[in-house]
Amino acid sequence: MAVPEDLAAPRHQDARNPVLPGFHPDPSVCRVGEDYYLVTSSFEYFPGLPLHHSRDLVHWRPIGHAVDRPEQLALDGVRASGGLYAASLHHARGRFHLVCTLVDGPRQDGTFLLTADDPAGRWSDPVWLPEAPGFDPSLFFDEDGSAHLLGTRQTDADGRTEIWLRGIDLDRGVLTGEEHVLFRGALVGARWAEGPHLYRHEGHYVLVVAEGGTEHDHAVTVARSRHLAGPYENNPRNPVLTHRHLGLDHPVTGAGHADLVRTPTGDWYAVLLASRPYGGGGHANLGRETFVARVVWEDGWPVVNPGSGRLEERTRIALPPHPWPEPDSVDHFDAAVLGPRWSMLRTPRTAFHSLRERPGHLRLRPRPQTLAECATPAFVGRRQQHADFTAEAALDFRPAAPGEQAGLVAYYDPDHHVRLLVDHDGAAGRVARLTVRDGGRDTVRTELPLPAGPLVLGVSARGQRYAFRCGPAGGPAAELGAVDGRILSSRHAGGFTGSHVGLYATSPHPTDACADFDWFRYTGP
Ligand code: 6LW
Repeated sequence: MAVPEDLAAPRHQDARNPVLPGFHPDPSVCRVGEDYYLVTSSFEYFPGLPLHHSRDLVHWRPIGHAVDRPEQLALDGVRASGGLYAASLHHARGRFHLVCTLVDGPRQDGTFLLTADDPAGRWSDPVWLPEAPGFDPSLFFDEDGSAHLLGTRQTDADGRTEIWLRGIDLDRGVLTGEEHVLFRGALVGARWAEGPHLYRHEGHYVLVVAEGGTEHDHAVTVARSRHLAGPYENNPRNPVLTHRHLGLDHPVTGAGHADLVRTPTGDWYAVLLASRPYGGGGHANLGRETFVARVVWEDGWPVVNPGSGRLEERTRIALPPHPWPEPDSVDHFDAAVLGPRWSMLRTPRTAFHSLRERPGHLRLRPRPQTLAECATPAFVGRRQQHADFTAEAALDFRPAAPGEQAGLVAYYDPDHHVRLLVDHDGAAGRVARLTVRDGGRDTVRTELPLPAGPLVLGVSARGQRYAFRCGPAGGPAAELGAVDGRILSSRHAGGFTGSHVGLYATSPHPTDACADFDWFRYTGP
């Protein structure tokens, strides 16, 4: 007997965590009908605040960025791991609303609101909210239609914080009414209670926060009240999720910063961040990644992944699978604009890249700014998403004088990166040079003379061993040596971001030599 198609269709699936591998921290999610939208932090990278779309909470496709116009706001000169911190995404009153904080911007900073009819864009210019102190804002729309802003304010030098709430007039962009302090964290002496999100559940206002700091001691804690303004009662079962007690060598660490979402059939899930260290010593080059977990309610409190109480590699999601086409592993640079997986550093104010000048190529015009500065060098990169990966690029570059350099880099921050660059050798030829920058100090590891003609540059990481190579296109590649990748992690370098692989060009003097990349390939295991 034929089974009707809709009965045969699977109604659930196992999510494979992390659902967004690589640097995708502080996820915030909202649902509109059967569509889910998610935003993550982007710090000094441009475009900023990547948005992903899903129909099943498992498969996510990039749809754009909330900050993608240089005029929207200024990331110019922002320090590494400054810039755009945790945003919160909401759909209410027929529009998308996003609140976020620009931290330590030399030109502007503070909390702002963006709105859009379509989360893929175009997003509005920011409405700055100078009365909103601190960071990690979120919105809450109550059942009576009123809108409220929550935020996190630091109260001492030791990382003590409080979660505050005020009314907000979204049309005028001003805060209204009195401020209420809702929560200071669940534990005695709690540090970094932050990332607040507020929900309604069975007559309670339920406040979910991150706590313990975003590194190893991260956690998700909960408080609730019958009244919006409080008092909020501490959940006796706090924390509802943490991996802090599992030891430094647990494969998934630093779980926290959750946002909850309810499906149309009434099931609840959380998206949250965690890290996957590898190679020993807690080095998580992929940064903080987005995971999904199940949530059930018991006695009016959320329970995360009941039965295990920790993040799982596979999590059962009661939604029919809705995969998207796999992205191509090769970018041939045939499109008119760079795809959503590419990032630059800080706000680009000059057109240093072109996909038109030499059709089918990404052209980078060398800039005097280097990767070692908190500037916008001629760099485009993508997130490292796997411990084992290979990245290769085909480069046509004819430097005319020493110092005109272009090539492939593994980048964490201005003081921590590895550059495989082609340079003029001072005579009639070119060299490939592998330079490791650790703690702000350059060490040249290898230098190799190069033949004329197009080249292929590559890096293959096997865990923390990053091996670099270079050779003529279509010819044999020479190994330039292997680098200890642990310098590309927040554990070593500090900060909140994750490792990128990118294409880069620089020159201390004006030059006509352009770096033309014919293709770039990134493959996981
Ligand atoms: C985020 C905050 C945090 O805004 O990390 O340690 C910030 N605290 O929640 C950057 O992700």
